[in-house]
Amino acid sequence: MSGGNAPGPAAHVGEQGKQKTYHKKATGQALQTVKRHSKENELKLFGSCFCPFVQRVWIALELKGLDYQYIEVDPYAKLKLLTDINPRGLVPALKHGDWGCYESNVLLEYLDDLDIGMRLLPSHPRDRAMSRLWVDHVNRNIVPGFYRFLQEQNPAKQIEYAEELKEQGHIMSYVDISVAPWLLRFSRVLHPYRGWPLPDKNSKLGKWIEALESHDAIKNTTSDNILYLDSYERYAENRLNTSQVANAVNAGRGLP
Ligand SMILES: N[C@@H](CCC(=O)N[C@@H](CS)C(=O)NCC(=O)O)C(=O)O
Repeated sequence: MSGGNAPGPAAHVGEQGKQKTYHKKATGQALQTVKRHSKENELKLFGSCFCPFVQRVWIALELKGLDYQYIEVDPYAKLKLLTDINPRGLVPALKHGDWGCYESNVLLEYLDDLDIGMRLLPSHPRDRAMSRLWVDHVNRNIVPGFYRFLQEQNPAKQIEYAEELKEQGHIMSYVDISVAPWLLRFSRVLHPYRGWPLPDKNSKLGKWIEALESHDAIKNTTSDNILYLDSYERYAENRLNTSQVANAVNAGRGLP
């Protein structure tokens, strides 16, 4: 159910008049990471190279220096391989031995509970609770705000949604990882498609994004810019049945 063949408005059609769609293979530094983690391993991440929810889990695996196998899957093909782990057919999905689980934040906490490598959550229960509150804020406001802005076709509404997204910017390792994939897509997706301004390098947000961009775990899970530009054209044109996320945003429902 890729929906990638639905005609989009002429003004948005790509350079050669051909609609672009999501990539099925990582590029750049992320591809090197895929190659390094292609060997059979009892810990398996089923992911898609363009997916920010996957990137959360992927960053954590890299940060912790865990041994794992990365398996690229097309989440729109609904292969049994994926639906056996996640009946919703969404990536990321994780297998550890014969046990499987899904939902990016649940997986981040599972990896942290393995207690190998760097901890993502702080140790004090109250600090842990505060981190979870921030992540809840990211999931409720920043993530849906990103898609609402990108999928909106009416320019006046785009301005309104950009303002809403800006107001969510005052946020602050679990929290960083949860929001990083979307912050990385601000310049790669929202900037080219919606004119989202690149943050001033001296602003708090600018410095934060710069620090994220220069981190090895982020670099190792990030493809070349064109992969994101192509992969998100479906959202920017709000094509029919782009994804479960897109459908939920269009219907005003919570994200899957
Ligand atoms: N709440 C899920 C969302 C995962 C999600 O929406 N993944 C997208 C790819 S970025 C997907 O698998 N889409 C398939 C579809 O929409 O059918 C999580 O945090 O893991």
